[in-house]
Amino acid sequence: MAAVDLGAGSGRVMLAEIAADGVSLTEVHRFPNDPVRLLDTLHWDVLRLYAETVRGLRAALARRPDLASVGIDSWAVDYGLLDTTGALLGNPVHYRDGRTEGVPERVVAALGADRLYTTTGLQLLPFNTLFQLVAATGTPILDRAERLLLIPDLLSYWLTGVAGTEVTNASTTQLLDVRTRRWSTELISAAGLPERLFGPLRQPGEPAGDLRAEVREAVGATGPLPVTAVGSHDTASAVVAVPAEGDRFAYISCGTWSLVGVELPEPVLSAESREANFTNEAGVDGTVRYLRNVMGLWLLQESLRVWRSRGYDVELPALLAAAAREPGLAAVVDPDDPVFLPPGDMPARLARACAERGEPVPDGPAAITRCILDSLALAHRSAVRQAGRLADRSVDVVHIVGGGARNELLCQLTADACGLPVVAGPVEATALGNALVQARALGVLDGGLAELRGLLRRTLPGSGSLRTYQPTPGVEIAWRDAAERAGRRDG
Ligand code: ADP
Ligand code: LRH
Repeated sequence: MAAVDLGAGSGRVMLAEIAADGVSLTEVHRFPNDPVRLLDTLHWDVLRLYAETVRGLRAALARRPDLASVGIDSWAVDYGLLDTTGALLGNPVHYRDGRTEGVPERVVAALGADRLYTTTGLQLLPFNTLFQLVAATGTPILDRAERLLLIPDLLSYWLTGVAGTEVTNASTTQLLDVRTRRWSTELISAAGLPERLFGPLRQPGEPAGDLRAEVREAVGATGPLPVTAVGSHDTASAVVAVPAEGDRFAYISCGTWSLVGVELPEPVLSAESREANFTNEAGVDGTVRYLRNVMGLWLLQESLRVWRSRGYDVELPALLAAAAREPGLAAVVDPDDPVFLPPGDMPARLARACAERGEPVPDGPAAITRCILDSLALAHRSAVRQAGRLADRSVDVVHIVGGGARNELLCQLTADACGLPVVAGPVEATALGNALVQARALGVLDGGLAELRGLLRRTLPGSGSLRTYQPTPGVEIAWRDAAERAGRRDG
């Protein structure tokens, strides 16, 4: 299987070799995913993402000419619009673009926060597709659009010529009914959006078409090669590959964002849950991903970009080692403050946030990095505790998957902040979850998520890709005090 996984920071094509008794994963291609600002709008470089996907598939086929299937996942909410001929209208806009400013407030005032939540189960994030589309209302592109395809569906369409809409990612639009998992035509029309944009839904594991002849040639495939729908929302695929046993676990899918929550059989749609801004996204096999978006390692990524643009020689491993030597919990901010959402001078924003809160202002990359990681660990603590409480679920262990699992300091701080063991890894959970769903669809594996996770647990420890962090004894009071200082009153 080839798993194409497009994160907001980087994309990769992984070759997964899966059998009933083992899984191995090899990175065959990785590339940066750099946004492009054109005039006043921040865009994704979507043609580059397509070209790199093709290059990666070529590399996968060079190793395994018998490649059986391709699956694609990416970050959520963003989309391309097609005209009646299937041509892309405009270039997909980046969710960190400012065009939705003021739109959520308007939509909530018109439709009602309670109605939006009980219909869709989604947290209010300014970039939800609903708000992006309302912001685009009246533009020539939206007027001419026939079909909306979220990013993985758009790439899949370019590879196969078949347009489809995968349900886990569709759930992030805030236009899907959380109970029926169908488009909410009522909400679509109440928001003044054209119903024609929203096509039939497909489920993870369903076929998504075969590569077109010229694509086959470009990637070097000698025979038909199917694309299989996977949990095309990257977080849905990541949660599939959380190597947990039973249901008393929380997960943190930790990369550009920290997606912190629990897996549930049913959504939680209470007023308290809405006020806590918890989301109920559709998971693989009908599960609910009950979670909150924490701003995540974006804060560090963007700080690194700014430092490097100023000529500082900063490398991540050395910076993290220096941050580990800094005094802990010296200065904390709320990482979810919307001021941190757009690209920009993150070190200056962090310094300003500390000054405004009466915290000491961190000076220099090591102290700023420590401030970011302490603040993220506090936000992890708050979201894990709130998820457990709002969903009435006991949590004994926190799993960290994604690139953040390589950050030993963040994993230890999260264990300390939560007062729970943290199991870190796999780093490439998203690609693994993507590939496992393909393998099951092809009949190589069977069973539900518990069986897929069992296979991972049997396979991963031997490869050294799981590491457990125990909370440091005696630090509870320091974290409780810091949580109070940060204004997080969730115990
Ligand atoms: P996304 O899929 O959102 O692009 P990833 O899951 O690839 O994100 O995670 C990227 C993050 O992983 C980076 O922002 C970085 O902070 C962290 N990371 C990557 N490599 C390392 C490393 N060697 N040590 C510590 N952290 C790392
Ligand atoms: C993580 C992610 C997250 C979304 C965000 C837009 O990559 O998909 O789940 O909220 O990107």
